[in-house]
Amino acid sequence: MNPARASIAATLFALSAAIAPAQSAPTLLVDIDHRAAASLDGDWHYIVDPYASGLYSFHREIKPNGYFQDLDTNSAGNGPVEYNFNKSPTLKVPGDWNTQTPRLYYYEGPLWYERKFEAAPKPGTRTFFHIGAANYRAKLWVNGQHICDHEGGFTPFDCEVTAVLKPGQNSAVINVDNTRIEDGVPTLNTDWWNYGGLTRDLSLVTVPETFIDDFDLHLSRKDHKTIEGYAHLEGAAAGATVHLAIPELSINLDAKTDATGRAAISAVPQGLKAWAPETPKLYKVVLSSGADTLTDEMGFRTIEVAGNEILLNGKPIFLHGICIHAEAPYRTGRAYSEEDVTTLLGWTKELGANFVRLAHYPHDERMTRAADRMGILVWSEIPTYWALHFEDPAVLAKAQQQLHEEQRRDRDKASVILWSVANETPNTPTRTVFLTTLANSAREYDPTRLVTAALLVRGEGHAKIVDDPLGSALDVIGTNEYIGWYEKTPEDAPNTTWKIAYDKPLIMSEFGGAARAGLHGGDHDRWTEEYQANIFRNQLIMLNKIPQLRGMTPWLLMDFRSPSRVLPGIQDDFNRKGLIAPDGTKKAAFYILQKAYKEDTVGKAN
Ligand code: GCB
Repeated sequence: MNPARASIAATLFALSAAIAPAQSAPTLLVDIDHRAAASLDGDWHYIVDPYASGLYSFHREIKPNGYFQDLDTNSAGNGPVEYNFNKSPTLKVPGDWNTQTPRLYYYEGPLWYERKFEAAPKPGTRTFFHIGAANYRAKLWVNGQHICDHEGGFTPFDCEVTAVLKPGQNSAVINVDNTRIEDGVPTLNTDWWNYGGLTRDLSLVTVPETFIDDFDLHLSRKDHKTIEGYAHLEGAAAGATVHLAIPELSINLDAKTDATGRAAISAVPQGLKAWAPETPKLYKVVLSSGADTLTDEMGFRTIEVAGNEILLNGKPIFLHGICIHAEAPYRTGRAYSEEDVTTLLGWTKELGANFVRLAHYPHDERMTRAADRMGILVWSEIPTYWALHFEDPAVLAKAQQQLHEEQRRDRDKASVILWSVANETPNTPTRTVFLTTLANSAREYDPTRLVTAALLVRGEGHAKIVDDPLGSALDVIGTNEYIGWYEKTPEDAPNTTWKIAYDKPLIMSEFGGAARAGLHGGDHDRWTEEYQANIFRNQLIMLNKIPQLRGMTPWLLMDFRSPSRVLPGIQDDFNRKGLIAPDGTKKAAFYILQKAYKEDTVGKAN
């Protein structure tokens, strides 16, 4: 750019920045899927920007207002000469970009999304731009004003746009960047496809000036019969009234906010039917205050640990589970739709399972909603996966933020019983401090659920030793092992003894092996359905000899895309450890596990 033009542009930008509303940190409104919202899903124009030219000047100085800083606008007046969103192709939102067009299959980098939308702002209301998930970093502009930034690819956020919305046509521009970064959560290396883009729903949500932005209601662990918690009113003075109604339980009460806007709630209903897999009873919950009303459908149950038992509603339960990646059945790509989640959880039910481990990051909220309705217990986790930069306080802050967003979104789901803080992390003192801090944060924010992590185990001859010091910080120990796949033979599993340093319930959070659906051979021919089935048969024998075992989530329900799984004709970019192929074909091992679950022959060691 010519220096004179650059300096005029900079001056004008400084002026426009001075009159722009202050950029604010994103917040997160709870129960957003039950609020009236104007959907922003659909076709968005996009421009691929691998050199981030829209964010940086030619000397790589950051343009604080993104590509809007450049006054050399195109004929549509919405960006530099090279940018013309109107002439650019479109991507579907929600949806990852990698599976929508071959030109973006491997793309990792910044990409600009743009669309126009109508608005009719009303006085006395506030409007938020809701983004269900943007992988991995996002920057939002509305009508040329930079509104907010967010980091973390699997959790929702809401940015207030009240001050910039105008009646009639408005424009939104979102820069989404899925570049993998060393100090990210996750970091550079994972075993899943780094699907980029606006992968979940987008909407505009309008609320009254004072509104319920957060609440928590749960069944007390103390007496198992009091529904307690709070509702938080944003923008309220102390002494404002919040009304709670649960009509089916004849609950109708008023609570008053304190100086922080919180109204404490407590009620003892008669005849509560506790939520459980066999009775996934959901109640209509209505919270109201002034002009705002929020409804939800909630189950009430308790989840606790006593010695080696996991107690659901005070009774021991064994978790017949399966791991699931958020990979869309049939079409592949990131799962987001009602159809995606009901297919995945439908197969889970068909397997005879009552539990899922949603690996390795928070899934779409439709997933936990469907689990609530279908009676499937959930292990929920954040992508604190493998070798993060545990020594970096900024990484801890990012992990805490994702954990908080996940918990805040899903605290109203009875199905969610476990928060997992890590998967297969290296056993070092720095890591242990980092993850203990995270486990404590999880418990502090939500003291009503259990905290877990999937640990690595040590081998000593025929023994597997579970003594990772992180176990001290957990309520339930998860362990991953791949006897018969990454080590030894399937037949070595039954001869393995387990030495567990903790008197806590154990979940075998991963085991398995890969098979290409339709490939057949002998029990020892790798990649065949028979080999995978042989692993499952032998693992089930071993698992039945572990007295502390209270659950299992084999790896995994359906094959998923991963860039390190390249074996031609076998993997073709998919991790093939699924019991089901992406086209819905069930492999032999599916039926082995189904039989064990349906006949209830696992977890019988004591
Ligand atoms: C693991 C990881 C999981 C991988 C799996 C595999 O231990 O936790 O993310 O996909 O092994 O298939 O190797």
